[in-house]
Amino acid sequence: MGLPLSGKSTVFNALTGGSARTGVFSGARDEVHVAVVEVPDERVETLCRILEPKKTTRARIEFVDVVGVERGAARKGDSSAEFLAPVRQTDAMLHVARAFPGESVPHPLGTVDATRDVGALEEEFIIADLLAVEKRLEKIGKLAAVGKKPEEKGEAEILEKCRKHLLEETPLREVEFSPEEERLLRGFQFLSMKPLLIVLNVGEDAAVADTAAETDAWSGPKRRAVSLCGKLEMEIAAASAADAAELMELAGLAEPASARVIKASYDLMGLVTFYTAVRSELTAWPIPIGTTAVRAAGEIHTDMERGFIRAEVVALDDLVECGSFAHAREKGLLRIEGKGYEVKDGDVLSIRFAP
Ligand SMILES: Nc1nc2c(ncn2[C@@H]2O[C@H](COP(=O)(O)OP(=O)(O)O)[C@@H](O)[C@H]2O)c(=O)[nH]1
Ligand SMILES: [Mg+2]
Repeated sequence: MGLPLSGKSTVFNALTGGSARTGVFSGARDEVHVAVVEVPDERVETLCRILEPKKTTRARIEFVDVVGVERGAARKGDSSAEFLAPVRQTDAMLHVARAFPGESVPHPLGTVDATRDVGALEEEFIIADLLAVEKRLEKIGKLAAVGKKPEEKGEAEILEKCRKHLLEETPLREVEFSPEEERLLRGFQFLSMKPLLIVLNVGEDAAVADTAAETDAWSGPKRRAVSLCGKLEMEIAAASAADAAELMELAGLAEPASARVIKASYDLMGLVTFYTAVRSELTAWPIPIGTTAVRAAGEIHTDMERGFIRAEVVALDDLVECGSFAHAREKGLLRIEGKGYEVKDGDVLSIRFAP
């Protein structure tokens, strides 16, 4: 997301290697771009060398490039709700804020000021959420008037709590909710509740070190920031491997921005990765930190969760050092774990289950 002409489509292309149209005349209202990219993961490459799987399935991340959010859009009510629909279904929001200078690209608010723009968009989300909360509260009120109770007990109280914070202009992602409250609120898909990754779209001349310090200041609860030069990164993503390497060296970049954005997204959403190697198929699975073995099995297949017996676990580093599952077993590094085991980042799992 972002204001019009902040570089959303440019960044989208940089992240996905896509070719969505960019520029002043590209902002057609109905243009939504979607692309799925594989998550770069060195550990997958390492495992491939040892296990030589026939098939490898990397984790994937889907990016959606929506139309620009105009200032005041949320106040317009239902029409904005509609164009925000593709955003509501996402796990996190990536806000492209323009930090690149230049007269050739007009700025919808007149001047380049990323701090103001991040605030402006946040305000739109807060207003959109507030409208949704009030609409629902009104409905609950009407139901109560005719003697009907809402299906969810305590819904009105939780929504009142949301309303109070939204009126104070606090995004819901900064509010503490109990797991029970979170469950109830999930269905509303509130925009200000989503984890937020701010992408400062800096100019070609911005020094990497400066912008790194800048982005640290943006981080907070469920909020991270990265800076990148969309225009340059889009060129890198579209270039041949050799040209990309040269462009990156010239700019002093160790890795393409897509890798940094994906890492920041994992961190933001609290995701770790475990691996399975079954019948010569290697798969990387992203899961939330603290996921139990039985829930992790459910990620693979619901039958595996239902019929879960145990997990055999080896840390990836141990497996690499031993060179094979057999050696890891001999050395006692292949552990048996039960349902409640918290899967760690880099665990290689085999699930035993009764179908
Ligand atoms: N100089 C410079 N121009 C950029 C950069 N990123 C985007 N632009 C330009 O800004 C204009 C708007 O970009 P676009 O991606 O279409 O913005 P959107 O409306 O947010 O999708 C285009 O002309 C881009 O070439 C950047 O990092 N540096
Ligand atoms: Mg665009």
